[in-house]
Amino acid sequence: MTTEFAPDKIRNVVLVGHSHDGKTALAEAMLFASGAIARLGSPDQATATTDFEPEEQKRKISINLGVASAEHNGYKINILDAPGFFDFAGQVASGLRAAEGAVVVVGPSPQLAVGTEIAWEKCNRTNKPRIVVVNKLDKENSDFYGAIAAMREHLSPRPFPLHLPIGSEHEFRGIVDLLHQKAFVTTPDGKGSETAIPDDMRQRVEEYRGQLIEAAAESDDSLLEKYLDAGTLDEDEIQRGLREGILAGKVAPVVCCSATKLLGVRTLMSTIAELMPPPEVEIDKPVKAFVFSTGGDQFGRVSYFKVVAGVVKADAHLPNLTRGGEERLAQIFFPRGKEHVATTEVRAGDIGAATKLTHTLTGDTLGLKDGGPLPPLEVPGPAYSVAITPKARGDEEKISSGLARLGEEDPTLHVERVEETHQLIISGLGDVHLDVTLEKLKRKYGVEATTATPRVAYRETVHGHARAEGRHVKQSGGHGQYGICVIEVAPTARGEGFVWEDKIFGGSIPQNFRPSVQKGIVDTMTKGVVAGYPMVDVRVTLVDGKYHTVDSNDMAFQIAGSLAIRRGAMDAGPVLLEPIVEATIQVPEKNLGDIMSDINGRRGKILGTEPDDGYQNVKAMVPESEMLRFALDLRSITQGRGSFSKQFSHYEEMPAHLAKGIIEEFQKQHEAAG
Ligand SMILES: Nc1nc2c(ncn2[C@@H]2O[C@H](COP(=O)(O)OP(=O)(O)O)[C@@H](O)[C@H]2O)c(=O)[nH]1
Ligand SMILES: [Mg+2]
Repeated sequence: MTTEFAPDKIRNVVLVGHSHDGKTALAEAMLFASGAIARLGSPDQATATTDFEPEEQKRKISINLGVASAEHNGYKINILDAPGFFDFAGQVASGLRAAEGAVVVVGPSPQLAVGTEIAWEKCNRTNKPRIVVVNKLDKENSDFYGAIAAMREHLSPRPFPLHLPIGSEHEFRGIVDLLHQKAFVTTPDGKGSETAIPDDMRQRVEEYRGQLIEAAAESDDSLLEKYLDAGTLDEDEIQRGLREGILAGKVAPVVCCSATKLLGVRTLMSTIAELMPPPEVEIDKPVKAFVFSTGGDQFGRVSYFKVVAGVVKADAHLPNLTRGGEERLAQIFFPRGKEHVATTEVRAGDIGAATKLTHTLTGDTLGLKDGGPLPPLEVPGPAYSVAITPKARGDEEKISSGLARLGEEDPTLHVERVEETHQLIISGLGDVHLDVTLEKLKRKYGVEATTATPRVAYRETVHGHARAEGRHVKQSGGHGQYGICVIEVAPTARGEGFVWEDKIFGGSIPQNFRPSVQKGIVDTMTKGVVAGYPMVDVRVTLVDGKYHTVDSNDMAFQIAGSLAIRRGAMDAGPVLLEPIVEATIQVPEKNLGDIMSDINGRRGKILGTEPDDGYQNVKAMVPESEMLRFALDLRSITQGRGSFSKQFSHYEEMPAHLAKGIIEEFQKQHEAAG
């Protein structure tokens, strides 16, 4: 493979769309048709170039961003095969970041798939020029014109066919290229040959070519003038108009194909070369590269980078402009799935990869100091968490370090040890994301983990006042124990924590034992008095007590304090405080009603709603305990269109009937445990 591609001969495209519409098969078809690979693999056989990880092959879905390149007519097309499944949206963000254009792969159906809509929305939000591929045209019930109608009804920029299919379903055999006014059909050697436009398609070809020319004319004033004057445009003008319209986000041309039958694949590559924008680069500037994705293969960690200025050379020492320090890029190569195509340099505009970088992570900029790092990669925030524990004793350390490594490779994975609940929590975009993470943990680091619902960090406090005695007296033979204290328990204002007052008059407890009482109380409150959660916002006043000149000691008074606070808290009416999160939920307009009632059902309070381009942003305060499965429920309510973020806001008193259940449960377990 040659490395000598000028930036204007490079096209970086990301394949996006609904799961299962054929992105990976299409990537494979392009690689095969261009000669980059000798055998046509298939995602069904676990042989597709861009789905090489065991977790992908087992599920027959893409999980990681696959990277490979195809050469076609003097162009190098870097193909980024993104997953369609919602849980791996982080990889889509990586792909969109590195590519100048998107290829939206859709099925030949009159029903617009939700994944298509989501991918489209992401392209809109990141201003990605795009072309659409209607794939699987060889399939039974395929309906190209139905798919066009559905997309036109729902999507903006409007899709315009650039190609029309010849024949349908099992008779799909070629395409008419409306721009070049040529027809191609498949031949037994798979290369395809030019043919005449079928007579029975002439009318349709005229109609759609007319639409295409109009769309091209509308993207440029001078072209529009010419079009209004002459009634048509020549081929170069149409192409220029389309290119401008695509760049401006006004037009999305549609091509036809069957990835598995290798039909329309070369014309797709020609279309990418002709209509997708080249990378914008600064050739003579000091080298700068953006690490857009991190993966792994049999050789260890692989960092995928796009060079935006200068040339990355093998063995270069490059500062990490994001994190500091320096990396040595000992081995650089062009990735082709898991294969490494060795190279000595990767030039501006091109995509390459390096193994075994020591501290560079996804989103970092490598380069010689000049203007600092590029903007970081934006990925969706964590939505779903589970608590994990090692299956085998003693694997804690291995789990932590393995997860830390996986978290470094996947910016949508968050790992946190929560001191308050003593749990190791992993958070990601959904249950499948976390399942896959644990599979990788087992495969790469040899540790297995079990999962549980995260514990909520409740707090205990009291509602009313109480007076209680704590009595620890044991004087039967030998060394005695003697400590008695009397305390008053009362609530404080929220957030005051623990307030200690000593109101003993005289010497019912000597000065030197009063701190022992306090210590006993504080220790017990920290561990939890009624339900195993730390007790806060309580004023404890020491009012009376008794001591014994011989048998009293520090420990006896600590125990007395502990007994007193247990009894006092119970009598003062214990309540639980629960963490409340502020959630921002983005849902399509039509789901607003459902989400409002869902939030009500979670004991949430809606703070407000705000329209946002066909969506509504809902702000709400919701108890954390009610949000544990929200990511999964939101997905089913909105078919995956909704998203949300949340952050801790404050603690609030939990409704008594719910607190009672938790307190009773703890007391029962406590008694059982003795
Ligand atoms: N008949 C037919 N099946 C296809 C075509 N393209 C992909 N498939 C099948 O559709 C399924 C999903 O393909 P895949 O490439 O994994 O979809 P992705 O999730 O978009 O990457 C697989 O079973 C493919 O073999 C096609 O053009 N025609
Ligand atoms: Mg795929």
